[in-house]
Amino acid sequence: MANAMFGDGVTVVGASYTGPRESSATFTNGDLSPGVLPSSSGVILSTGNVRDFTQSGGDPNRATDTSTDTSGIDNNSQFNAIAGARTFDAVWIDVDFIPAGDVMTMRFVFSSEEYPEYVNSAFNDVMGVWANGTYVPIAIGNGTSSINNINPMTQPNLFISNLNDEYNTEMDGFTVTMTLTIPVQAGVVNSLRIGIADTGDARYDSNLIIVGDSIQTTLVARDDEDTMFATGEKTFDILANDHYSGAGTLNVTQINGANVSPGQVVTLASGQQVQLNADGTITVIGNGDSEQVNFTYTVASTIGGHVDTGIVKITTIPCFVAGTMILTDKGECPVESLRPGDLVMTKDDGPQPLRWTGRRQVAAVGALAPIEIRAGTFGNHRRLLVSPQHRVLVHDPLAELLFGETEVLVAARDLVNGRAVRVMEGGAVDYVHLLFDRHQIVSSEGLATESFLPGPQSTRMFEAEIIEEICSLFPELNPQTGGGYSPAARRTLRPFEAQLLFAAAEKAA
Ligand SMILES: [Ca+2]
Ligand SMILES: [Ca+2]
Ligand SMILES: [Ca+2]
Ligand SMILES: [Ca+2]
Repeated sequence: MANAMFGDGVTVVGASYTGPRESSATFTNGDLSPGVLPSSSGVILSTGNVRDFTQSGGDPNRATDTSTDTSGIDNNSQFNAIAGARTFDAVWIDVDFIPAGDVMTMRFVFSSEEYPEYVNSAFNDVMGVWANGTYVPIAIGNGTSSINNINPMTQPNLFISNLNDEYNTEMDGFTVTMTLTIPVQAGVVNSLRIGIADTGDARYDSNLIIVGDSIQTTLVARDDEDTMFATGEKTFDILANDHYSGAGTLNVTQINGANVSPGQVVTLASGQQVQLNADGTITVIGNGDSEQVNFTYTVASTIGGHVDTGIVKITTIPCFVAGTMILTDKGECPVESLRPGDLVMTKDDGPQPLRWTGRRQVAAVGALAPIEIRAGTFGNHRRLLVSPQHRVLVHDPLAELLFGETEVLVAARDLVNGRAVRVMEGGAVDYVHLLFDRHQIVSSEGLATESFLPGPQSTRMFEAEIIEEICSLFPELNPQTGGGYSPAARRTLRPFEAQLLFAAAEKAA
């Protein structure tokens, strides 16, 4: 099995399997499941019987609860730790190997019968990889490849539903091809453990597919993290940080699992569009949503057939509309007149100095058009225009019931009802950003809304000179790795959470 998973730049010196016979297999007929398995060969590990993964005779998704209580390992402490609960039916492979390089990659698909009905329940089935005894996190959310971390609500781009039986697998849902970047020590013997476990009970099985030859050190697509305007578009050189020690050059062949050639555009489930450019860069076109957008790309070498998958994480950021009156220590001022050093009144910390402001003009059409909030819609405030993704502080006892907090931040776009809150198209609009030492709630036309929140992963949000400017103001911000800025001032609702809140409000009314 180990040789089926390990590829170039890695020499396997020993391997062992822990688990029942029926819970692991190598496969060479992956082409039977297009859209599920990215390769014809590989290894499958299961918390049930691997033969339940698919049916060669057709009619693959017969049940929503395919289960085998196997003699796999129950209550393993390593799996319990990453699942956050007691685990069952665990299986794993241990491999000793000598890598040629210091960074190794692995491509995999995580699939489960727990989807979608047991998302955010105690049945948080999980896969895990440990290198030299240390857990290797995936670059998404809380770092686990698990039901609760990757699902249709948290990662709409990375999850594929099979409820309509569109794919040749019994599994009710699965991830796009995911990737792990694994730190190793070149030239010496390292150990790797790869496994999967049921969580909460032994039922509703999960399967881990490790792509054939994908554990290798020759071509490693490293993750890319960046920030852009929610309503803008930005070009990213995703191959720039990738490692390749073979012959030929590299091409992007897929965006989020879809085949692409230069000039083609892939629309993500989250709404953004991704275009592959002739020079190998990608251009992301925002749809107005302010959120963390995660998707994958696949890169291949022109010689040798080396392939890897990388993860792209982009934070899309909100802004004010010029003309908006902001409450300062000297009374209300138009947002575009504010300068660094001016004291703006904040809800949490009183008067606070602005550290930086930014401004840009766009055509007010489609996802770029501002949102109008009529006077008095959320209490005593005047008419207000904001960018679609700008978040408004909503004070609602129902929010406490649903989310445990009476005050939550909701994007203006998610407040649109065609009456008091509506899209205003036409002409051009100037969007203005206000940046404080930390994320703040300010008074805009009397309504509490948020200040600019730099992406949690990066400060590379504007052109190079602006990046430098912001970094000189916030030396603790690392422009390469990001971080160093405050968390959001309140819980920020995702679109489906906002829907939940307003549906509950209508019911109560
Ligand atoms: Ca099923
Ligand atoms: Ca399970
Ligand atoms: Ca099981
Ligand atoms: Ca990259």
